[in-house]
Amino acid sequence: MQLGIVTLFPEMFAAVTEHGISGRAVRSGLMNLALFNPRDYTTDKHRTVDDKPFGGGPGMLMKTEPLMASIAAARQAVAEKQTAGESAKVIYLSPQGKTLKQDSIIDLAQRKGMVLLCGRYQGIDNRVLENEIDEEWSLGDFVISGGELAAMTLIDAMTRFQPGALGDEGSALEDSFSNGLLHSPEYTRPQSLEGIKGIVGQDVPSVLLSGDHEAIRKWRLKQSLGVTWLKRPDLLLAMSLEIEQEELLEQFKQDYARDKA
Ligand code: 9D3
Repeated sequence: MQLGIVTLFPEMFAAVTEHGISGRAVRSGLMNLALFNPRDYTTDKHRTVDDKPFGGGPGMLMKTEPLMASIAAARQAVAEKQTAGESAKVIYLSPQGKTLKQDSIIDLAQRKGMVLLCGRYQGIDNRVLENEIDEEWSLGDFVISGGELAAMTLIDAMTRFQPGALGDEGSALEDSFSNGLLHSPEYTRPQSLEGIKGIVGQDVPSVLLSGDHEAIRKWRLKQSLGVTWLKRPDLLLAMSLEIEQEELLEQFKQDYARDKA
């Protein structure tokens, strides 16, 4: 995937290009990031990248000419790496965008390339928005200081769907949310925490040590349904359960009521 990234803070992207799963995807050429800093497209002595909003008010906007020039450069860089006729969409990470969900990540991850525009200050001139931006995406209803962390979050999430990006780390399609449910609890060694930091009665559930794969599958599905019911009931309300799932969730609720009493 070819990404052209327009940002006043290109150094921040080392977080995704140099670390972890996304770092490996970049080193192997699976993900290619080309960074474009509007500051490099300024023409004044002070390399100004902000400007005052017409009508007054607090805060600044991104200065239009360097912004437009850097978007054009990013578009061209992505286009050059794509097949003839394909034109990359320009995505603006913005608090006013549609909220990203795992489904939208899966859709975006199928594309060959795109331009990501990271906003700073109070945003961009509305004419740039209307003429240059194809899609506007948000992380959710809270405020962060600029689009970079959102772009990096999107890049990380899309990387997980690139064929071969997840080695031993499993399959993106098996992650939480991909079946609409949260994942069941997981355990590692030691088998007993008795005597460690005063934790008592916290042994690994014996079914996980049983070697009975069908029993383990059922236990995990039951826990998955139960933990979703407890932590994210909104997810359960949005889906329709199969018979086995209904029964296992009912059992979980009964166990839960009994354990509480
Ligand atoms: C004054 C009203 N706000 C505009 C709707 C101000 C404002 C808040 C945050 C302007 C820019 C920003 C910077 N945020 C982002 O660039 C951003 C963001 C976010 O703040 N929350 C969730 N997702 C995103 S994606 C980009």
